[in-house]
Formats: sequence, C-alpha cells, structure tokens
Amino acid sequence: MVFGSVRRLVAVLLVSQSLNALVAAQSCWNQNTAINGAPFPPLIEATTEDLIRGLETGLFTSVDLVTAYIARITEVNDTLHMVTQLNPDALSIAAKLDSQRAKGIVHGPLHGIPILIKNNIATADAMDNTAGSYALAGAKVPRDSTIAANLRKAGAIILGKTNLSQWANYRSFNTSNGWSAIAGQTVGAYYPGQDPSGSSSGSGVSSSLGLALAALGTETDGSILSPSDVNNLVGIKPTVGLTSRYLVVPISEHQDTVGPMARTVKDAAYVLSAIAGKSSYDNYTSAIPFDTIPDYVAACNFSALRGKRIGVPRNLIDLSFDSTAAPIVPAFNAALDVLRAAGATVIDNTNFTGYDALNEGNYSNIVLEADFISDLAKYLSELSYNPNHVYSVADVRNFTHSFPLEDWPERDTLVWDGALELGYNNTSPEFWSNYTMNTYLAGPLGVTGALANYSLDALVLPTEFSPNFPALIGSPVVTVPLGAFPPKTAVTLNGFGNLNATAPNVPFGISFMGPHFSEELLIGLAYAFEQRTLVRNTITPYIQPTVELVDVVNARLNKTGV
Ligand SMILES: *[C@@H]1O[C@H](CO)[C@@H](O)[C@H](O)[C@H]1NC(C)=O
Ligand SMILES: *[C@@H]1O[C@H](CO)[C@@H](O)[C@H](O)[C@H]1NC(C)=O
Ligand SMILES: *[C@@H]1O[C@H](CO)[C@@H](O)[C@H](O)[C@H]1NC(C)=O
Ligand SMILES: *[C@@H]1O[C@H](CO)[C@@H](O)[C@H](O)[C@H]1NC(C)=O
Ligand SMILES: *[C@@H]1O[C@H](CO)[C@@H](O)[C@H](O)[C@H]1NC(C)=O
Ligand SMILES: *[C@@H]1O[C@H](CO)[C@@H](O)[C@H](O)[C@H]1NC(C)=O
Ligand SMILES: *[C@@H]1O[C@H](CO)[C@@H](O)[C@H](O)[C@H]1NC(C)=O
Ligand SMILES: *[C@@H]1O[C@H](CO)[C@@H](O)[C@H](O)[C@H]1NC(C)=O
Ligand SMILES: *[C@@H]1O[C@H](CO)[C@@H](O)[C@H](O)[C@H]1NC(C)=O
Ligand SMILES: *[C@@H]1O[C@H](CO)[C@@H](O)[C@H](O)[C@H]1NC(C)=O
Ligand SMILES: *[C@@H]1O[C@H](CO)[C@@H](O)[C@H](O)[C@H]1NC(C)=O
Ligand SMILES: CC(=O)N[C@H]1CO[C@H](CO)[C@@H](O)[C@@H]1O
Repeated sequence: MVFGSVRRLVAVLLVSQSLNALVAAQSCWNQNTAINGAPFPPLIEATTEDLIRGLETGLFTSVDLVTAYIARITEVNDTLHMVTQLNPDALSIAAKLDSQRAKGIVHGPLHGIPILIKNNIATADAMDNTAGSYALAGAKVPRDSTIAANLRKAGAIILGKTNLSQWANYRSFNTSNGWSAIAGQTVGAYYPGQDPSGSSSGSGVSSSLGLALAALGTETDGSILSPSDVNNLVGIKPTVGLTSRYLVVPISEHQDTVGPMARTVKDAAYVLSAIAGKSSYDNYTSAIPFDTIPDYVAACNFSALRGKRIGVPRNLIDLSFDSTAAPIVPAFNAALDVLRAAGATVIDNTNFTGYDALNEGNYSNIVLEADFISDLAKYLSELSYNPNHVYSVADVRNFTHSFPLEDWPERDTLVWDGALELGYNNTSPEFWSNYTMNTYLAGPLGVTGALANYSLDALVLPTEFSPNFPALIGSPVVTVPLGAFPPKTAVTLNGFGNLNATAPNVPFGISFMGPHFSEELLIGLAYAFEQRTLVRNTITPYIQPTVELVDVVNARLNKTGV
C-alpha cells in the first residue's frame, strides 16, 4: 500500500522527476530490488551488516541512504507522526562521510549509517531538544549530549528527532502515549490508531518501519521496553550508568538510561557498542566495571543459551492488572520450551517476594518525584539559551498552564503537582529512606535476590510485565519479539480515548533480565532466542513506506547519466 503523497516526496528528495513514475509504479518493496543483478536490501529488513556491505562495495552511498530514509519518513509521517524534526545537515554530513570512506577513512561499523534519536537527547546543531514541550522550543545546549557525541564519533548520521510522550510521560495522569504538544500524536503501524506505547514512541514506530537503521530511546520505567514490545522490536534497556545521560532531559538520575531500539539483536548490539562508555559529565558512568566496553556484537552467539540457568518470576505475570494480556501467556510458555531446547535449564516460580510490598508502598513515586525536582533543575541550568526562562519544575508547570498549545487542562499536570507538593528533592532524608526501601524490595527481594537464591544466570518475563523491578534498581533488560495478538482480539480504546490500546496484530515481546552490567550475557541469550524463532518477520505492519534504496540509486544513476 502507498501512503502519503508522491508529490511531496519528490519535493523533499530533490532528485530526478522520473523517480515519481518509478515510485508510483512500485506496488511493493520486493520488486525491482536489483541494479545490474546486484540486489538491494529492503530497508524494513536491512541490517547493519547489509548496509556496511552495500557502502563498502559502492552499491549505494550514505547520501543515498539518507535520501531514501527521508523519503520514507515523509511518506508515513502524516499518518503516524513519528518524526518531529529532520536534521537539515544530514545530507551534507552523509556526503562528508562518503568522501572520507572513499579515502579509506572509516570511523567504525556505523560510519555513514543513519540513526534517529528521541527528542529528549540534545544535539548542539540545528535541531531542537524539547521533550515535546514548547517550554523548551528554541532552547540551546552548550555542546552535544555525550550520546550524540558518541554516535558522531562512531561515524553515525543523526538523521532526526523522534516524537515521544511529552516529558517522557512525566507530566499527566490523563494523556496518551506518544503525544507531545510540539509534534502531536504518534501512532503505531500494526493496526489503525494503534497505541504506540511510550515514552520512546516515535523511536519505536520509526525503527520498526525501517526509517533509519535504528533509533535511540530513553527509559526511566518501561520507556524503551514497552514501545519495543508493541512495535515488534529488539530494545536494550542498559544498566543505569552504562550510557551517559548528560544533556538528556531527565526524570530520575537513579533510573534514567539511554538505549537502542532496533529490528535485530545484532543491530541493537552495534548501536549499544557505539554509545556505551564513561563520561566525565555523568558520574554514574564511573560505576562501569570494565576498562573496555565488552564486544556486544561478538556476544551474538547462537549457542549462548547452552548451560544457562534461567528463572521465571511467575508472580509478576499478574493478569489482574491487565487481563487483556492473557494471550501472551501461552506464547511465553512456548518460548520457555525454546530456551530448554537451546540447552538452558528453566526454573519456574523464582518469584519476586517484594512484589506485593512494592505495589502497596509509594516508594517508587516518591523517588521519581524527588529526583525530578533536582534533576530537571540541573538540566535547565545547563542550557546555554533558555528562551522561556524556565529553571524549575514550578516554572515549567506555570509555562504549561499558560501556553494554550500545551493542551492544559485537557491534559493535566498532576504528576508535577504531586512532585511539588512533596516539598523536598533528592537530597532529603525522606528521599533516601524511600530510595532504600525501593531498592531493597526490587533488589534483594526482587531481581538480585532471585538471581542469587536460585543460582540463576538470568530471568525471563513477558515484556509487558518486565520493566518495573529492573527500573527501580537500574539493572539491564533486553526485549525480543515473541508474537502478536490474535485476529479475534477485541479492539479497545486507551484511557484517554484517542488510540486503540488492544487490537489484532499488535506485537509483544519477551524480556531477558540480569545483574547490573550483564548486557553482554543478555544480548547473547536474546540473540540465541531470536535466531531460533525469527518472530519479527512474521508480523506485518498495515502501513509501510514504499520508497527503497534501489529507487534512489536508480534515480541518481539515471540523472547523472552514469
Ligand atoms: C511529522 O508530523 C508532525 C505532526 O504533524 C510534524 O510536527 C513534524 O514536523 C513532521 N515531521 C516531518 C519530518 O515531516
Ligand atoms: C481503531 O480501529 C478501528 C478499526 O477497528 C478504526 O475504525 C478506528 O478508527 C481506530 N481508532 C482510532 C482512534 O484510530
Ligand atoms: C556522583 O556524584 C554525586 C554528588 O557528588 C554523589 O552523591 C554520587 O555518589 C556520585 N555517584 C557515583 C556513581 O560516583
Ligand atoms: C558461543 O557459546 C558457546 C556456549 O557457551 C561457547 O562454547 C562458544 O565458545 C561461544 N562462541 C564464541 C565465538 O564465543
Ligand atoms: C509463584 O507465583 C505463582 C503465581 O503467582 C504461584 O502460582 C506460585 O505458587 C508461586 N510460587 C512460589 C514458590 O511462591
Ligand atoms: C534541594 O533541596 C535542598 C535542601 O532543601 C536545597 O538547598 C536545594 O536548593 C534544592 N535543590 C533543588 C534543585 O530543588
Ligand atoms: C507564569 O507564566 C506567565 C506567562 O508565561 C508569566 O507571565 C508569569 O510571570 C509566570 N509566573 C511565575 C510565578 O513564574
Ligand atoms: C484531565 O484532568 C483534568 C484535571 O484533573 C481535567 O480538567 C480534564 O478534563 C481531564 N481531561 C480529560 C480528557 O478528561
Ligand atoms: C502516593 O504518591 C502519590 C503522588 O505523590 C500521591 O498522590 C498518593 O496519594 C500517594 N499514595 C499513598 C498511599 O501515599
Ligand atoms: C517516604 O516519603 C514519605 C513522604 O514524604 C515519608 O512520610 C516517609 O517517611 C518516607 N520513607 C518511607 C520509608 O516511607
Ligand atoms: C532508470 O533507468 C532504468 C533503466 O532504463 C529504468 O528501469 C528505471 O526505471 C530508471 N529509473 C528512473 C528513476 O527513471
Ligand atoms: C505541527 C507542529 O507542531 N510542527 C512542529 C514539529 O516540530 C518542529 C520541531 O520541533 C516544529 O518546528 C514544528 O512547528
């Protein structure tokens, strides 16, 4: 199916008029995918290694890649609203990287490969960093975030910024996943009006449709894992401290982390390798226990599950919280058989005994509220230009209440109201007693306790139930596609009433969880599972862009008459 206007697409591409005819003639991407017998990877499937091969052999250039991805974004953005802003310098950066490659200068595996980043990760370039709020429109940072700088150092092209649940979903009790005042409502691609989950909504939708090699998300509690879950992706939520949060709009220094959302485990591993590492601007990265970051790509080993002990904290699969998740359970149980067949020992009912106490207590809310008061003020103090003079949560709340496009009070600010009512920040004794309870219940009575008590290497859960415990202690999780909701699934609306929250064909995943800084292990386990199941390829979006790399290269060749 073709969505979006071909006219607009060609205007953006600025290439030969004949592309128009070619695009119109193409009904689906697996036609016409070769030039002189050399096949091109369809971009919804193209892996890092496919792109490296094509760039190395001269089949296409980075400029071609950027051109193709921009055309694809333009085709579907009017429907899905997943990209807030394109990098106006992307083509010139690509041209520079192409000319470096021609001279034998290659910065790393991601040299010349486009990546999208969430609109809360700052870049010191022409792009905004707003967390989706007009309060930060036009604000400037003194330099790139460490993550953006690391991507550039690795040769990646920052193609644009993705839409998100505004303020990483830390503003309202009554809002919708993927909505921001600045870029509107992001929608998922697996069902009309699909709730894309959040808060890394645009990153999830973009990565899933092949609008870049991969995208970066950020997570405080579920914001990488959950949109990866429902958008048929691999998501890596790294240990807090493995990836720097410097100049990333924060919620909580104790829980925030930046990670890749990609179509395959190996692609996610390539991106994680590029962004992980110590940063003098974020002292949590000083907890990294290695001198050199492990080779996450080499960790992709088909035999990685052999001999591993994997626990199932069955009491977290709590359908009383969400009965619509019932179809996930049989798929998850079948996945346990895949783990066994791959040589792992599965130990069921390695329950997290802190579960009830965590649900009854309010410790996690208090930790986030107090952190937000401190950490947002710190971020705002680092801006080199702060056009709306917002320096605190109170200022941002006032701005939001007085700026009509912020959609207040239709979407409330009750999360901030609660944080301000608390009356303290993360330097107070009340904060620390709540933090201590939180990490005790989620650690010794949760993830780290179960790992130790049952001598486990890792734990698995349906992704829907996986984020919370690891979020509270800052431990890593990797999610991999597991299945999709069956055809007879009832279509139901989200709480806000503007998205389809449950629907047929909506994907779901399985999560691998382990101790702090165990990404190398988890990536191996996830890869071994992924390669045995290849679920992603069995689930098809209802809407896809149609422009392919081959079209762009054809148009270029015909135009230049080569
Ligand atoms: C995508 O759509 C949103 C919402 O309409 C808009 O704000 C944004 O500028 C668009 N981005 C691109 C790259 O077209
Ligand atoms: C939800 O899906 C139905 C089709 O089942 C569609 O008609 C409707 O427009 C969708 N809702 C939204 C909010 O897009
Ligand atoms: C980072 O610095 C803060 C304040 O100086 C300190 O409280 C914290 O323990 C440090 N964290 C690490 C991981 O070094
Ligand atoms: C892959 O994993 C298996 C099982 O743990 C191990 O024996 C093998 O050495 C690993 N291969 C590589 C290349 O690391
Ligand atoms: C673990 O939790 C499951 C599901 O709540 C329950 O059926 C099982 O009895 C529990 N097992 C242990 C050992 O507590
Ligand atoms: C945090 O609280 C301390 C103690 O009340 C105060 O001195 C400091 O200014 C506060 N910082 C922020 C950012 O609110
Ligand atoms: C609240 O915002 C309005 C409009 O931006 C501004 O005029 C006013 O000074 C602000 N009030 C406070 C207390 O910051
Ligand atoms: C959201 O909550 C606010 C206040 O709590 C209320 O004024 C507003 O009507 C609510 N929005 C919707 C769509 O119900
Ligand atoms: C938990 O914290 C929230 C936010 O501060 C507050 O609204 C709620 O009343 C608290 N609940 C309990 C049981 O203390
Ligand atoms: C948590 O915060 C609340 C509200 O400030 C406070 O009453 C309580 O003493 C703190 N500590 C614990 C362990 O609940
Ligand atoms: C380029 O030329 C080839 C061969 O004539 C043709 O198949 C293709 O459609 C042309 N592409 C464009 C964009 O005109
Ligand atoms: C319609 C709309 O709000 N568009 C905005 C999309 O995001 C860019 C970058 O933040 C803004 O410049 C547009 O106004």
